[in-house]
Amino acid sequence: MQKQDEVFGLIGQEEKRQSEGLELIPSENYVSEEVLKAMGSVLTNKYSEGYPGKRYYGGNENVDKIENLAIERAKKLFNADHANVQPHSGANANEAVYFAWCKPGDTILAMSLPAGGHLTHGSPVTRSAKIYSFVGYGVTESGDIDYDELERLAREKKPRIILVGYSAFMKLPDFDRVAKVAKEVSAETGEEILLMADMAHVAGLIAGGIHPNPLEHGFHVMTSTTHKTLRGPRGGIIVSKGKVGNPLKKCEHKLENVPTLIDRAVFPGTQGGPLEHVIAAKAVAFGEDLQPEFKTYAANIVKNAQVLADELKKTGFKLQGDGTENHLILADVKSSFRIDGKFYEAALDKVGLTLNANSLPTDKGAAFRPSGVRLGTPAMTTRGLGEEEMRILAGWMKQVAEICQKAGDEPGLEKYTDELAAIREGVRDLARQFPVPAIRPKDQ
Ligand code: DSN
Repeated sequence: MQKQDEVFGLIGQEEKRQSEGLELIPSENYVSEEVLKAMGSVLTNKYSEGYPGKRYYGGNENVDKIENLAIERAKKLFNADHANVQPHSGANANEAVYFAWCKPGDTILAMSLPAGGHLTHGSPVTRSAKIYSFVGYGVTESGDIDYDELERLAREKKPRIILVGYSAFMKLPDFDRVAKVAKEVSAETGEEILLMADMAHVAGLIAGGIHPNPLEHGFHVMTSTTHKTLRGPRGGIIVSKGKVGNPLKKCEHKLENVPTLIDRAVFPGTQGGPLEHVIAAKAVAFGEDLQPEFKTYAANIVKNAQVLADELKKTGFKLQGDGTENHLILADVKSSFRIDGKFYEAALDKVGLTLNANSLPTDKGAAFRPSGVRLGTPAMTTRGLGEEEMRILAGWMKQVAEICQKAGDEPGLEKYTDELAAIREGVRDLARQFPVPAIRPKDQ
């Protein structure tokens, strides 16, 4: 008998880790068995550069139908005129939009990384930041977008793109207010401004109808990943408003042509062959997202996050923005427990609770040991955990924070091995009651 590649043993270990732990990273989720099946299909064997009906290779009759299904479903989810489902990731989706609309040196106004923005929104370590000139706006003390600063910078810097998007922000953005600013600046300069929303974190909440849809509030383009709240495979999408033209032909650089400019920017602008097995899995996930149950799921994500936030506050955690209006919570463990986020993250890993250390807007510079942790409820809600379990989670989080406080540092946790092991057992027990969807019970 042929020996099985050791990779499969490691995948088995990962299934065990996912099954026996609780996932609190707000950007992670669990896909359905159908999504997993589409991803692991023979579509990975196929080259399909181009777009449905306009490919550079033969044999794409099935692929075309699959990609069209993904496109039509994405358009329906977000009330868009156009969808490009080919971006390999959210980062690629963002780069393609910049490339579609800007020339090197053009200005893009986006939320700064310390305020809660994303690396691809202008962090100096990225390729985009070397090509375009990013200007960052921040957040207010109450954790909302500093709209006054955004407006001032828009008038002063006259950006080609105004971007609303984030990976650590807990409020509902006021898209109308930003659209009004763009309109006014545009009227002054005579130059069209592209309004772009990177909704990677909350796209599922938009699809579920409980978060405003930027495309219904004057925005032209929305990018997203497909694996967070949308519960699809790892990947990206771009949806937009405008006329849909032939992506193989040049078009005028106008807002009304944004869909065509985007298609050209994705392929051949920034990517090669699309990952059709992933696009098939996106189509399956979007089909699931269009079902009525998905609305309930989206509402439960926010309900769980708000219960968890309230419980954490009761047990002594100080939260950025004092709570949440979406799926995400940013807890200041430095001022609550005098510990840093990285130490706390490592201690929680030991008990099977996974989240990530995160800078707070008040952290200065690049923080290797940031003051906060970021957590969220999309994955837990997929597994079926509810309000009662959120209370249990908050209790464990408090216990681990207190252990960290007493231990002082990671080696100091040794003394608390028994306490941590008892919490680990509780987490494992709870996790077993809520199986991971695509891992069949016999595998768990
Ligand atoms: N890495 C993602 C997140 O966790 O927010 C964003 O790309």
